[in-house]
Amino acid sequence: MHFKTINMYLKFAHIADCHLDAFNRNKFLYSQLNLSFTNAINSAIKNKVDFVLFSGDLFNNASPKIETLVFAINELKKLKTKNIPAYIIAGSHDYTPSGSTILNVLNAAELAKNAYSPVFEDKNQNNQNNKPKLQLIQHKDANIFICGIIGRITGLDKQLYSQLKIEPKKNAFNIFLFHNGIEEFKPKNMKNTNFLHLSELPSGFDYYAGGHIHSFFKTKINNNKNLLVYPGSIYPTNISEFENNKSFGYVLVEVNEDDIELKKINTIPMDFKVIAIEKNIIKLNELELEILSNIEKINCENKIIVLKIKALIEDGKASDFDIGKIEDRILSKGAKKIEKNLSGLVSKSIFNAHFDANISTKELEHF
Ligand SMILES: [Mn+2]
Repeated sequence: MHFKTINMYLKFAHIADCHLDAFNRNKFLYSQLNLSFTNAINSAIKNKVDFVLFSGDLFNNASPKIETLVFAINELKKLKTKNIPAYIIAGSHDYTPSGSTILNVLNAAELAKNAYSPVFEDKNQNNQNNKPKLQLIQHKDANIFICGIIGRITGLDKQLYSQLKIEPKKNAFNIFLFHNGIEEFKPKNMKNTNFLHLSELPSGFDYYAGGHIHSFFKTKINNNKNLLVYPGSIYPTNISEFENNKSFGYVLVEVNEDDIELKKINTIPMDFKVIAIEKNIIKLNELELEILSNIEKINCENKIIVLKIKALIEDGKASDFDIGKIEDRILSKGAKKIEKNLSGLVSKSIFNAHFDANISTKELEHF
């Protein structure tokens, strides 16, 4: 790769979509997510990074519970103690229309600098051409400049890209934080969502630090001169991510004189395997046999087993299903923990009484 010569060596961690405070009602997964975050922070420190970027959705919501906030503060304090600054933008989850987000608290406590800071340079705000300018943060006194645009729900951040004046510094290394998808690189399962076009991104940045897309993605843009990267989430944030996403963690970025090297760092504290069974109509004993045969096929040793069953039972009630037998088999194969969701298990007699079997589909998506 040939990038602009910047005459410097620098190393940073690019983290996104932590969604701290997700799994609020599941103590085990809540602590696994937190451990994943701790792993990311410890790894960044161990790798002696110059700074850490957070590209949105640090929290799962704009008002996380106090316990989660205290946890995040203690982790960010570790960076502060090591003199490693953190630069952050709000994402679609931790943003509020009023602009009052919990990230303002972190900014005020000097634990993470808000990289989204537009200012009117001209006091006359009635002037039509007077666009607010996105301020660049200089990293320490190095030739490195950082700014970013918040993510807002349903792509409402899109207009900010045209409304703001964004000018990277000349002869410096410029980083742009954003929290949105890019139409040109849209994941297949998001084809009905509207994202930004590549041409809408401000030009002239060396590293485009993305968030919002929960799986790792990297590409060269602007005639192969610059990098656009999504690290993906540090941990699954719902059941479909346990099933579909391949890797979780952050990206370690090393910039040399004319090269940028990316390393994907895994932050998962405990491996997991998913057993997902979906049957239109099945007898109880056949369902049981099918699950047991699936269990035999996988290595459960020291893993979390995520069990998701959705089926219409032909000959009995959902409560007749012997989950204890299934759990015993999984544990006997050395699993550390079972996370199960059986809310999609419905008996045919109830279904026939005009009960919508799909009613629990939404629940299935969240533990
Ligand atoms: Mn997210």
